[in-house]
Amino acid sequence: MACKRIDYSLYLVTDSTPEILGSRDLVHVVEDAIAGGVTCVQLRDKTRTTEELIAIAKRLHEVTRRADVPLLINDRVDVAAAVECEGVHVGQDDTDLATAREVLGPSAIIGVSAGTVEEALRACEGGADYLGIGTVYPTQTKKNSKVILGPSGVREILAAIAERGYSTPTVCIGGINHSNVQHTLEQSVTSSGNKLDGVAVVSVIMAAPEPARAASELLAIVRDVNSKTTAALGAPKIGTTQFATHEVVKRVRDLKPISHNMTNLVVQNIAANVALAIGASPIMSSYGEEATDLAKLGGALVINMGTVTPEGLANHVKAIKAYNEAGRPVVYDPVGAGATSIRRAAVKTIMSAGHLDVIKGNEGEIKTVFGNDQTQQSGVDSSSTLNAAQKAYLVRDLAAREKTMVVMTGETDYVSDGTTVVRIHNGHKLLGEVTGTGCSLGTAISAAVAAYPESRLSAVVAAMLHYEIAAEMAAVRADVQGPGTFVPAFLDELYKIREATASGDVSWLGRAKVS
Ligand code: 3NM
Ligand code: MG
Repeated sequence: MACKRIDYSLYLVTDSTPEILGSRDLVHVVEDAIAGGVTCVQLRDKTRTTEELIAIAKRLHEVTRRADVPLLINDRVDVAAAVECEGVHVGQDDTDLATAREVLGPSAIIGVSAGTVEEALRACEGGADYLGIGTVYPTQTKKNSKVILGPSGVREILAAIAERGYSTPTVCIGGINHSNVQHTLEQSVTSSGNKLDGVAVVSVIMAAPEPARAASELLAIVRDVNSKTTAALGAPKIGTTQFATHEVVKRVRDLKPISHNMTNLVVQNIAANVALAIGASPIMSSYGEEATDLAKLGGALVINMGTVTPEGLANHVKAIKAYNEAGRPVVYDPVGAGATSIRRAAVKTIMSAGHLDVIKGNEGEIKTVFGNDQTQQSGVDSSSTLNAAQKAYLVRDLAAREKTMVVMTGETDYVSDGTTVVRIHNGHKLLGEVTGTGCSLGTAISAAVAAYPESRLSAVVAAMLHYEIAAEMAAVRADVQGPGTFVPAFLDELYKIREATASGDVSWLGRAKVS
């Protein structure tokens, strides 16, 4: 028996019915499919006698063994034992997991079908080696499906098993084909980054005129999607290295980098004032054509999606391309990303316009950018549903996938460069009582990344500490009674921190709460 590190990327389930196999030889078709890249094979045949099954399984096992691909038998524990193949796959109405395990032993691979959260959890608890989650889409190949899950149902099951701490591998099955496989895999990722290990198929390979080609084309898509998502990264590293915070704050003041804001009307004023207070040079220009020249001035761009119009979006796309071409950083603030279908579409447009250096948003926005369609935000408000570990995974996985910095704001802010996750516990609730404070944090971050190219992580953390500690210091001032008096005091404190830092006084950093 092989050790259990199985590649489930492209899992072929056989079918011997005339509608699918025709008059071809099953073993030849599987051999061809393996040549195309199938990574796991299950012999599934509900009609033959035990004797016939054993004969076919033996021939199949010779072929799979040569290719180092595991062979599993559907339901028939006795057949698997007789041919000494790698294991079995059992459905909910088949031999139970415990019995199969008793017969085949601890090193056998035993997969279990799961169509509900309960079935999935029971299988994981019982020690299943993988789950076949289905039925995803209606299929002619299995007509008695109890449930059609769709990607959202698959995602629900993945989330439930991850939440209980299981890391059981998963494939989905039912109606998967070349045109829906990419979408299915991408949409089956949970908000904390749990995803399928692969897909299981019958007809698209078994009934294909060229099984090798069908397999290789399908495998290419699976590998491509799964290399963009990030299960192989392991746990995010939580914690701090040394941040050059005071150097970043000083550098912004000394270099006066341009912060080019393409932002909404409501926040123009406060964003420009924040930029000035930290020592940057704000330019509020929403005209895409102008970005080509502005990008050459050594600053950074802020794309703020506060108001979405087709014209605005076209300007954003032009500006992103211009800043990419000039090699200058782009900060993206997907305001209200999940609130409407228009905004969800705009996120896709922006994300595919070019490279983004920092993505900054609240939890709902970051989830939407990650690609969880289920996130329905109410307005542009933030509301929290993830626990601390899930937040760390979300920011880390998004940062790793997009090769960018991700900032998720909240009571605790999460910042990641794709490896490390830094949590910032500073800030004040009065920031939430004033319009534009979230957006102008993006402005502050843009100035820091423009001025401090040595370390994106340092630049972002420094900008956030400067900003949030200034808010704390403003909030406790005797002259601050509420949102109205808070704003001028906040601008003052931003300014005072920057000037103190420039003259070597970094005592404000004593307030930093970073973990
Ligand atoms: N099991 P195709 S669906 C064998 O839902 C099987 O558990 C399913 O065939 C389940 O790839 C299925 O041709 C058939 O749609 C999948
Ligand atoms: Mg079955």
